[in-house]
Amino acid sequence: MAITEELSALRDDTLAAVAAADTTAALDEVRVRVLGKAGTLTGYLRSMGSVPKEERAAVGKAVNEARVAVEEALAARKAVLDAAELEAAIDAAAVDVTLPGRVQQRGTRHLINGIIDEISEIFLGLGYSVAEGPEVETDYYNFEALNAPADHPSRSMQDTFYVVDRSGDEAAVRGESDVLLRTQTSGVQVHAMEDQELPIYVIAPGKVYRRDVADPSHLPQFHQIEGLVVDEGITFGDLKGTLDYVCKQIFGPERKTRFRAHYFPFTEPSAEVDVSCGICHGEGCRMCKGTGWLEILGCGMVDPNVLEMSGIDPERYSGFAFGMGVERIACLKYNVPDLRMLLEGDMRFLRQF
Ligand code: 2NL
Repeated sequence: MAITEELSALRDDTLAAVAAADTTAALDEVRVRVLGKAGTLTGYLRSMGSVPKEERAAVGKAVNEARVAVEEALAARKAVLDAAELEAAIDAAAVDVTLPGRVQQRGTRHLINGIIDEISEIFLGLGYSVAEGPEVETDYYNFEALNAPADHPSRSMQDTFYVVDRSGDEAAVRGESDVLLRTQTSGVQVHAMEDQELPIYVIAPGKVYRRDVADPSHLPQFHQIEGLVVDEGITFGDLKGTLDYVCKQIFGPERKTRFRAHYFPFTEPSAEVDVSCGICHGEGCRMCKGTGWLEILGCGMVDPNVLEMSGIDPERYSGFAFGMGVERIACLKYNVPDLRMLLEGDMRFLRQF
C-alpha cells in the first residue's frame, strides 16, 4: 500500500475514534495514540527523511493534511465534551432550593448557669460585685488564710485533689503539695480582702472540687456561690437579714428561714441556714425527710483571725461570709431527685428549664 493511502486510512480511523470518544479522558487517549511522542502520525512525520525524493512532496502534503484534520477534530470534540462535563458537574452540585431546611440544634444555657446568674442578679441588686478567680489555688488561699487548721479533715489527701507536677514531685506524692483544686471559692475573696479597698461586698461563684464518689447527694465537682462582707459595724443581724431576703428572692416570699448553730473554721459564730419545705410548707414530707426544713447554706461572722491575716484591723472592721451549693439549690428549686442528673447532659432533662 502506498504511504498516502496508509495516511488516509490512519486519518479516517482517527477521525472515527475521535467521534466515538465520549469522555475527555478517552479523547486524550486517542490524541496520545496518534499525535503523542510515540504516536502513529508522529512516526510518519519523523520518517519523512527516508521517503524517496520524488515522493517526498506528495507524502509531506498528505501527512500535514492528516495532522491538521486530526487536530481540528480533536479540538472540536474536546470543546463538545468539556461543555458536557461542565454541565454535568453543575447539575451534580445543584442545591434543591425547594427542599425544607435542616434545623440547627441550638444549645441553651445550663440550669446551673441560670441559677448562678439569677443569684448574682439578686446580690448585684444589693450593691455587691461579682468576683471570679482561679480553680487551681495554693494551700494558703484555700485553707491557711481561712484559719483552717492543719489537721482539718478537708485538708487531707482523702478529701482534696492536690496538683502534682509532671515529674512526679515527691513532696506532692507524700501529701505536702502546695497546689490544689480549690474546695471552696473563698480564695477569691481572700484576694479581695488583700487587694481591695474597704468596705467589701462581694460574691464569688464558681466550680469547686473534692475527692468524692458521685451519688444522688454528692458530686466530686460542683458549683458554689460564696459571699463576703467586710465593713464597719457589721453584725449578725445584717447576716440574717441579708440571707433571709436572698432566700425569699430565690424560692419565693412565702418561704421561711431558720438559722442553726454550726461550726466552720473561718467564721465565729457560724450557722447553717434552712429554708421551709416548698412541698409540705413545714408539715414534713419525703422531700424534707419529715423535718419541714431544707438545708441550703452555711454562714457566719468572719473570724477576727481571718481578717487580721489579710491585713484588716478586726478592732475597726467586722464582716460576715456564706457559702451555698448551686447544684443543691437547683435540685431544691426544681425537685430534681439526683444531683448527677445535672452533669449528664441529657437534653430531654436540660430542656425543661
Ligand atoms: C457551706 C459553707 C461557707 C464561707 C463558706 C467564706 C468564708 C470567709 C471568707 C470568704 Cl471567712 N468566704 N466562705 C463562709 C461560711 C460558710 O460555706 O456549707 N457551703 C456549701
